[in-house]
Amino acid sequence: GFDYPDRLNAGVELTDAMVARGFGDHTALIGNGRRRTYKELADWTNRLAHVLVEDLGVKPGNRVLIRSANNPAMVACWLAATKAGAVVVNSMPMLRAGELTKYVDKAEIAFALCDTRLMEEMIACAKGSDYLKTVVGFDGTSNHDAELDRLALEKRVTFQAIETAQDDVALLAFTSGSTGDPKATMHFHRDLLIIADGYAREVLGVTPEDVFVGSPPLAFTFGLGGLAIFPLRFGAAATLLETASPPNMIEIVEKYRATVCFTAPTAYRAMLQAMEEGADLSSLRAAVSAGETLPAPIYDAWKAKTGKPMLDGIGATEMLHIFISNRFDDHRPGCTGKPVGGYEAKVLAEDGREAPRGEIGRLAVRGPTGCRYLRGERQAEYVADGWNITGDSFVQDAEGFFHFAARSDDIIVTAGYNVAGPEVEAALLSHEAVSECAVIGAPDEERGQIIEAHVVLAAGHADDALTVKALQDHVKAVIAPYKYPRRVLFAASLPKTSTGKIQRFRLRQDG
Ligand code: 3SK
Repeated sequence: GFDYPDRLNAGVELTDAMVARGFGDHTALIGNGRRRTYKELADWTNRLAHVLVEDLGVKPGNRVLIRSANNPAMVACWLAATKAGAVVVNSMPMLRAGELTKYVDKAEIAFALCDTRLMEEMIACAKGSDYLKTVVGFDGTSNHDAELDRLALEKRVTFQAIETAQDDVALLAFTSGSTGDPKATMHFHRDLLIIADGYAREVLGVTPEDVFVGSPPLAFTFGLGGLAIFPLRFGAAATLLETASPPNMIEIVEKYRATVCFTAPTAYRAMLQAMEEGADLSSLRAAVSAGETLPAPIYDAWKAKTGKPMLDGIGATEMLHIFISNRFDDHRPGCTGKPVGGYEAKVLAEDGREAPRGEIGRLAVRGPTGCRYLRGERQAEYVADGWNITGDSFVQDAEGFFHFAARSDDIIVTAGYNVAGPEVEAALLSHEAVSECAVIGAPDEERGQIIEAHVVLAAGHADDALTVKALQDHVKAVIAPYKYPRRVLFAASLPKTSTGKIQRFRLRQDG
């Protein structure tokens, strides 16, 4: 089991407690061309925590939104807000004002810390907001050249952390949901440590010598765990890349001899290619793949090239992190693995009973972390009898390994991003040329899936490349650009049920 004191603050555990344990001089974060030790990180986050409490008036339990790309300043803001007893909502740089407003309204967010390079949409969101009253800029390039940084430089490097309880909420993580209506899931201070003391310790065996690299945004719990919590919990180093393209990651692996990588299969394919061309990625001892299906050929090629298995796993924002995973010494190609210590998993048949081995059904999981939706939205749908019913269909084989079969909802997973089809549809429908549309994920070699829009045009609009471009640009302007449909197909009508519901599954089958 996981045994923590009643009074627990995850921000303190990952900084000052690490200094107290003798890691003060170890490198904690590498980013923006600089290294920072654990002592420097502890000091930096303590100064920031003073600003939050004394200058901004943040009180325990207040929600603080952080808007940034992956960089050391984002990690420092998150840790500082956690030390101050706030509840953090991390958000990605690509989000537009409309998407930020959904977060702010749902989570009643009063404070936002924003990289000054990303202020425009943040200010647009704050204008007229009923909740968001304080927006403060920080310098994401770590030159300490913004309001938050200047205030912090005046402060002491020690901070009496707020005495949070282990089951106080520390993080609100939004999931895109299948409807495009984001839902916030609540996670406690102890949960942030459980994912490290469970998965990262047991499956990855993290040591202080490890150097982490990867691509998932810190705004996703996959990234927050893999690129911040896991290294910091064990005195290891995290490299943070604002643009985590495969070439950038490869450069970092070579430069810092990175040992643990968190990314998606597409990037591993690019790394394999780079190794063929002479890149030296031999320092990597753990290659974690999650968030989308890992094709067996990539797994096989990686094993053949490096001699090590890739660690495929599945997690969920609702569960905070990975709960089923392959192990270095217990793995199979094309499969997701077995439950992480402390978790139990089973496959449910249509009638809600456990399905026989070899039969497909909905995956149910329970363990030390679990789903708690803010205000209980959808809670009864997701959690039954203490089991979290994920949206994924799986098969468990005779040996106990879990194999992914399909996503049970309308989420499209493209290059590691979860995109809700209905949200893209809503954006397309706000263009005058679109009369009706349906958005699906179409299989794609490179990205796993691409976003494909089937559009019925309004009268007077041409079904040509110009309209395709106009619709793509429109989506990029209305919602985060990564959600735009890479393929737009025009149709005279869409397949529908007798009650008029669009049958997206038929479009998927036709593909
Ligand atoms: O499998 C996922 O999509 C996931 C979600 C949240 C945290 C971790 C993971 C792997």
